[in-house]
Amino acid sequence: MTQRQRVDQDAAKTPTARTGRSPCALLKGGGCAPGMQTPQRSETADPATWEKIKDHPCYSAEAHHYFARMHVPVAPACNIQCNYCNRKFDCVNESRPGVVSKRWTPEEAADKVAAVAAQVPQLSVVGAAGPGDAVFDARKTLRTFELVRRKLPDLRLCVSTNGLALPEQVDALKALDVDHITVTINYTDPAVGAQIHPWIVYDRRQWGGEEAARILHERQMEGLERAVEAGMLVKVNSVMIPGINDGAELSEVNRRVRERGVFLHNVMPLISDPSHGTHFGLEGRRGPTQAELHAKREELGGDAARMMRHCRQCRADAIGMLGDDIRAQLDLDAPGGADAGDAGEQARIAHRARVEGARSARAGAAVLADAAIARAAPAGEERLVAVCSAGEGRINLHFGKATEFHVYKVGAGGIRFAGVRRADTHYCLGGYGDPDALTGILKALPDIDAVLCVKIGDGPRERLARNGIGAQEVRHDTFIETALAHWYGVSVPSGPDAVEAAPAETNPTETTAGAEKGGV
Ligand code: CLF
Ligand code: SF4
Repeated sequence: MTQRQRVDQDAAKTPTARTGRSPCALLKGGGCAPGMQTPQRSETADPATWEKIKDHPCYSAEAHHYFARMHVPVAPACNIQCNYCNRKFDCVNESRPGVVSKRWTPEEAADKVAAVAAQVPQLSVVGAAGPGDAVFDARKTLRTFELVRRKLPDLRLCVSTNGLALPEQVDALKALDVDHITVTINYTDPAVGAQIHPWIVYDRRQWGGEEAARILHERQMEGLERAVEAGMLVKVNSVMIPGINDGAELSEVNRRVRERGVFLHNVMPLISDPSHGTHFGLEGRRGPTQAELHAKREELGGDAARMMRHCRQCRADAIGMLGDDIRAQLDLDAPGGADAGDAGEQARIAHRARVEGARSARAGAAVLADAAIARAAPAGEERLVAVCSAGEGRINLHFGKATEFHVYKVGAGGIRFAGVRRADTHYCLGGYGDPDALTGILKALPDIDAVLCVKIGDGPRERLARNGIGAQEVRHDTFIETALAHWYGVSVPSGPDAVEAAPAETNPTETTAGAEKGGV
């Protein structure tokens, strides 16, 4: 089959082909759909809040295309037990189980942050997320933040905690200008909490059962109220545990934290495997399916951007863009002297200036694409499309290199980000493909209508097709929203995307290069 035939075959699966309405007819009307919002406005209408999230890759789905964070594993101690955690590993309230980080002293951490800042212009946030509880182990966390704040005042500071020790530490964190805090809250009912957290240590003694769960819950609520009062942006993480808190309980958590002024709610899947040695892993408790997780996020957040959908459950020592840990490529012991520091600061300033231009170009392209699709789609239409992107809001990856897929809802509501799906490994092994990897990818994409990528070989394309998933190649660096519009069958007029990515008269999904069978 030629590439042209493949494109024709794919086009036959697009929604406008199904409805029989031509792209020209669908474009009539022009302009923006009522209520269409640019990526940043959809996350907050408040300019002061936007200032705080515009370069935080976790608090803004849009910012995570451009900015990186660095975790400092300085806090090994913890004051509670979670049934999804094996204390030999990192705190899984903010990371995947089964990984372990080397501990750093605050001084080592500050030196390594300086070394990374000199090498990674995208770096904007330094976070403390374990390996234990960064707020319980406050002395080390605060000392680290103090040193980083002194050396690199332009970086944001971020912390994650189970909340038990939070009420007493809010003032100290605020004094260091920590603006972002995450509290993991999995329940409101102590009977549910006792199934998740068997014990806590509080007020110099150990508590168990519902009494422990009641204390933990009260302290979490008090801590987040104080943090909100102090003007911090509070995010709540909740681990979705099938059979324990996945029904009304998580909805109640959502309701209570929202009424207390929490900015963002992140419902994360339980990751459970006997090899992790956790209570839940050993008892065989499963994590939620993609469909269950998606349904819960829809129930709690709908299209609201303040439901986090792009968390990668990263490690307590992760460095880089979310989903692309570059620790191994960096020299963490590079001297961070004055010259390197100055050059690094200049590079960060230049990156931020470049991002301002790039994000406004993308916002323009997104407005055009969103409006065209919203006008074209029949009422109630909703498709899920996965795109291969390594950042910058563009499609810039071959299918075979992708270990994660950005998923968008496309239809009558225009274009909405719906989350990130992770696969264990990528398909391409350099010249040939790994069928097992493809099985894992298919497991991550059970409800997806199509995949858009820079290139895909015949082998994976055919296997996707057998599973009801279309595949379409897109010109490298096309804005995601522009490519989605073309996949949908509507051509977006010449816009900012055309300036940077593709000539206006060219459909960016019509590539001509062939792909080797089984290649990428
Ligand atoms: Fe780290 Fe957490 Fe701050 Fe982000 S992570 S302390 S808020 S800088 Fe981000 Fe990682 Fe998800 Fe956490 S992707 S696990 S939400
Ligand atoms: Fe483990 Fe973190 Fe829970 Fe402590 S708070 S038990 S480190 S998951």
